[in-house]
Amino acid sequence: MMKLYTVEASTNVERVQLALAHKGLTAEHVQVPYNDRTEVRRVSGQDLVPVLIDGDKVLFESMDIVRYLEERYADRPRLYPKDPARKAEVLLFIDWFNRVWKRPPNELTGELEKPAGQVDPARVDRLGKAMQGYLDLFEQMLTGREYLMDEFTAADIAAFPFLKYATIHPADDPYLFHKVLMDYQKPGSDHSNLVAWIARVDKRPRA
Ligand SMILES: N[C@@H](CCC(=O)N[C@@H](CS)C(=O)NCC(=O)O)C(=O)O
Repeated sequence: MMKLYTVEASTNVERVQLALAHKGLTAEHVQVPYNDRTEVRRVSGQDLVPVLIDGDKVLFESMDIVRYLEERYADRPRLYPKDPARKAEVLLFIDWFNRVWKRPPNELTGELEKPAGQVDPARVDRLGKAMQGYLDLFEQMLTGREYLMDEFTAADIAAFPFLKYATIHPADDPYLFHKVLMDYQKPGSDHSNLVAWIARVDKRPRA
């Protein structure tokens, strides 16, 4: 059986859980303490989760794991469109999400981690507005369709765990990055497609 190394309330782990379940696969979970990565380092040579062990394969980087699952378990329900042009669009979206969308919340978290007197309120405001502004883009992407790329794909898997924090989050979540997600991307009455998508994807199984 596959082994999935996790920490509590992990966005990147949830990506892999959604992908495994869509493929009808299961994995034994090994939850490690957030502040002790000894076991993760021992098995994978680096500290971040998710780590997936499948036979003699040791994988990390959440969306690389999702691509591995697609290729290794190709006979099961697809995570990327069959058509190469549509597949490229999904890959582009994921790359944009990981490298462009993620910058404002990462930078905002870094800013808010500074000692109180050193936080730059103008920068906080600018980054917060950038995050809030992206909600309009997701709202438009969901016009007339149920998922970001028509059918459920790795694009939804990449974005959902981060966008859901707007409306779905543990009551006692201790992580500043998650608080930034909660505070700066609140869907309003003009984001009904996005709110419906969050609820729709949240109903999907995790493994
Ligand atoms: N790019 C990596 C990021 C993984 C990542 O940041 N994982 C978080 C949990 S969601 C973690 O292990 N953080 C620990 C740390 O930053 O020290 C991926 O997509 O898997």
